[in-house]
Amino acid sequence: MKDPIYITTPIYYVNAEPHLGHAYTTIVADTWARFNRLVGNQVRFQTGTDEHGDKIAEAAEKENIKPKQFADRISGMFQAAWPPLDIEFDNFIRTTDQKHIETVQTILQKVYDAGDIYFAKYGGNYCVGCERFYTDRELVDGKCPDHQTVPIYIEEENYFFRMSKYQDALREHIEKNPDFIRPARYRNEVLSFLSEPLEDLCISRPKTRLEWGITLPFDDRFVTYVWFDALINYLTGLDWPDGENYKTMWRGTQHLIAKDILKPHGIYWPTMLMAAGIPLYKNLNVHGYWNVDSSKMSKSLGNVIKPLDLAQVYGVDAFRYFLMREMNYGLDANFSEGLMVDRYNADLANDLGNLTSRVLNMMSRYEKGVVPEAPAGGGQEGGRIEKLITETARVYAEEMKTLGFHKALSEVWSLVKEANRYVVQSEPWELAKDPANQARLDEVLYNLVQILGAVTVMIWPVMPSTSEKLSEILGMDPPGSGLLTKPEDLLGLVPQGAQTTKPKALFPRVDTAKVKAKA
Ligand code: ME8
Repeated sequence: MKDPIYITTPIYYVNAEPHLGHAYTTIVADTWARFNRLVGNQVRFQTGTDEHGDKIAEAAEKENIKPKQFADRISGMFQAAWPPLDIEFDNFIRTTDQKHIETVQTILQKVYDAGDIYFAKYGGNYCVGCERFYTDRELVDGKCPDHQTVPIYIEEENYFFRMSKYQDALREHIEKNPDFIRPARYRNEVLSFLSEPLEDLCISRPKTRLEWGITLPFDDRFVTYVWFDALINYLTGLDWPDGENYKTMWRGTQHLIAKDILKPHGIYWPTMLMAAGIPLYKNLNVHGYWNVDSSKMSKSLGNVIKPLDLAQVYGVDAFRYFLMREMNYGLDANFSEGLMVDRYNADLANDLGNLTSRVLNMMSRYEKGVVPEAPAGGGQEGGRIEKLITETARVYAEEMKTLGFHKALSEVWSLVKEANRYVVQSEPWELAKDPANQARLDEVLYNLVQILGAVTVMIWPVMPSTSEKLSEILGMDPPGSGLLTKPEDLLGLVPQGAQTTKPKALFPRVDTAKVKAKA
């Protein structure tokens, strides 16, 4: 059965270059997209850049160039950052695309015509960094809690979205659909916002103050507030309202974000959709924050991690593996090069790397590289190996479905470790000494090759290029769409008679002393 699944990342602001945090969400999206393809779902994956608003206008002004010219450059850097990390998106959206501008204007007009946008005078505390007004209650010691700066008092006439009107409907929807916002801690956070009266949302900026934005269709003295513009990207990307993609994919919408933008996605967006008469997205999947060496990543601390730098040193797959294995989706995690190297050596060089080189070297030595026949009736292991593989595949798929990447990988690594133990216990090198043991030797090597075949498929979403390399070495088909629709699909993937080859070290060990000395 093919379920549609539309996976989105936030569209990133073009006021900063791509860093570890952006890379993480985008790698999660890629991994999840690949997993969903593997289990036979129909997938569309979108990322992009958010290009309007005062932050961008200010950054461009500093360089004395036009905002669009500035946005083109940084958006280009985002577009160029992903393919080298083996991230394969189906669509890259920019909020300066003409199609997006038209979509935003259509929705604004629709909501305005329905009476949910009104004009009013408003005075309030405005934080330039956040591009929004703060209520007194939200300020901490009179300062913006994110920027620690005193907001400026601004009084002006603006357009407002009647967000408050949808407060009860949203609360009901969240209560009826406990998974709508997940994990539960973020759902609870949104419910707690909703337990207080919701204010209407100011959705315009006068052009006298900011010109860099989408003009309101019903009043050209104003541009659209950047969040009202940005969130709509998710619809533009599917050619709302008539596009085929919209018709098939929207109901399977899965937004991926970090906790920093929970409120716009958990409150503004669903209420906007309600006002526009559009069904709500399926799930909002919220992850935690990466800290670097236990501190917040920031330009001023000089600890901003550029994803490509690390991927170049350790390999793209090792980088992807580390991020997916180390963070428990939903919670914060800590990044340090030392931690990454430790995991690399333990899980990749040792567990997986050793298993691969041992098995394939033995295959070459004892079987001339040719995969022996399957042991009759499960052989001496009596189906234990098959059970091990299908049970791992079952738990793996269950975890991957609900973004439990770290658990899914730890499950696969239990299988890898078990296979390494099986090598030690069955001692193929001893069996090889006596030709009378050939059948048992064939059986052990057959089982080990099949375990590697199953591992090859399960690691594909996280480590596509290692997986493709492994499938070549094993002489099996490369992993791809629809290969894992049920756990049994992972049995006997390497056919009898397939020609295996001896690999070069997949993950050469990294000298930890050198990395520590560098730090
Ligand atoms: O908020 N750890 O864009 P943005 C984990 N344009 N993820 C992180 C991270 C960290 N330390 N830092 C950033 C915007 N991210 C808006 C979004 S969507 C309609 C508009 C990731 O460039 C994470 O996905 O500030 C976070 O939500 C996003 O980058 C914020 O990106």
